[in-house]
Amino acid sequence: MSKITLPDLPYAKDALEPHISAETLEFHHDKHHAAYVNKLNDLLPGSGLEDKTLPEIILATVEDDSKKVMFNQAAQVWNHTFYWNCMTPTNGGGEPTGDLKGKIEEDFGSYDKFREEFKNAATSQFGSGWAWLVADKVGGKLSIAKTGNADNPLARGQVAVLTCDVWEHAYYIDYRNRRPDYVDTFLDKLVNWDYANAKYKGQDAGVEA
Ligand code: MN3
Repeated sequence: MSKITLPDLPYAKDALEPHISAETLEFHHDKHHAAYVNKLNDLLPGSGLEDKTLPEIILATVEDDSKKVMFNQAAQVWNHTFYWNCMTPTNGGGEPTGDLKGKIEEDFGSYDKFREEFKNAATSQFGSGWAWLVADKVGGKLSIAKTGNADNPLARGQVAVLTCDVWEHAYYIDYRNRRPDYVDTFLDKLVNWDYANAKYKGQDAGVEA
């Protein structure tokens, strides 16, 4: 039987300082992300999904109310791995690079318009959830989405390109209740456009998510 594993962070715990502290990443990765992995592994035996990949588990449980708890764990495992890779300690944030530069200008009108829409989604998501840049297919039309709790674009048949975790645990240690400041920092200092470009082209970029 396969077991879902907790991937290491793609950088050191203090690598995103001063924007996101080592203390936040210690809690967020080692406690929160790990808990989703452990709970999922507790639920898998006897479910018939033991040998499935994480995306397969998400798609197999999303429409089944009796498997809602499993969906929530699986989607949160996937979402967090994706989120870690959406940030980089090296030249992160600001204007996009690669194919996404022109594509964002084409589909949103300008980078500033994209930034405004993404920030609006991230700050207006009520309660816990996620803000996303999504494509309708690999290399396709871009749009902004927000999802509540564990829900994600994969479960809706969309391609996830970029995400920002807006659960309070993502920012409360560093920003307290100032979610807009956290989102500004994410957009201006942390976004890994190389990773977003790879996901937009349908490449695995070396990580499962
Ligand atoms: Mn989180």
